[in-house]
Amino acid sequence: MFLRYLPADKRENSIEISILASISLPTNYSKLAEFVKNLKKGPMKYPEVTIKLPDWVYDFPGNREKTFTSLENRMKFVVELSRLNITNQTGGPFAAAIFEINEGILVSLGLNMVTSMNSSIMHAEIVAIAIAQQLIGNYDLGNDPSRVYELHTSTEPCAMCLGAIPWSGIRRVVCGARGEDAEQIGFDEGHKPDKGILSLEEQGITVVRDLLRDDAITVLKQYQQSGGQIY
Ligand code: AZG
Ligand code: ZN
Repeated sequence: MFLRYLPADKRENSIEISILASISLPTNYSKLAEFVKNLKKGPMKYPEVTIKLPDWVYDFPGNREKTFTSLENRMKFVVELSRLNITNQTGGPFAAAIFEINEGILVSLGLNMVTSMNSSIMHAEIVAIAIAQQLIGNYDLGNDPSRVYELHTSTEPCAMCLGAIPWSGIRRVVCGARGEDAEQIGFDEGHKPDKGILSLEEQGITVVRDLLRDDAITVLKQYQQSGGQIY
């Protein structure tokens, strides 16, 4: 019944997916075609989604430093990661990292991998939070009062990440560029609460803004000038 939505030349080649409400798709949707073939064989098998940081992260000398004593050093590390993410063409101009707040122990890092993973949710902050939670073995990074964690992000969190942060157990968020700096080069940062990032303060999360903002903006502009994909 859905064949009429396909161009005539694709109809012969189409596959009927009866389980998925009789949607027909051209066979050149190779991954989907494989998926559909398997549906007919047995129970539904969805692809696994694995978050894997790009290989260059492990060669990056800054990543061997385990302790970052000042907030500025922590942010310098994060802005450098955002720059490397664009020069290595592994994603957008955004990076994040999670540190133990007192000693500055690096716990995890995240990169924007939206285009490389074909996933709209792979923002740097989400990746850093997901990795930290696996490392710590708890979905709540605020679970142990003797170990408090902070998130550094090269650009203020978008609406999605702002929503995710309170559930992560992060106690402090430190930002480089502002959301409007990302919007200036065309990124859609979503509909944030009226108070923007400061809304986190109402939920007991300390916010530090504009740390090395100019350096972070330089990376955003470098990405724009390189013709990188904007979304
Ligand atoms: C983004 N903003 C931030 N802060 N981080 C990301 O990974 C983003 N992707 N798109 N906008
Ligand atoms: Zn985000």
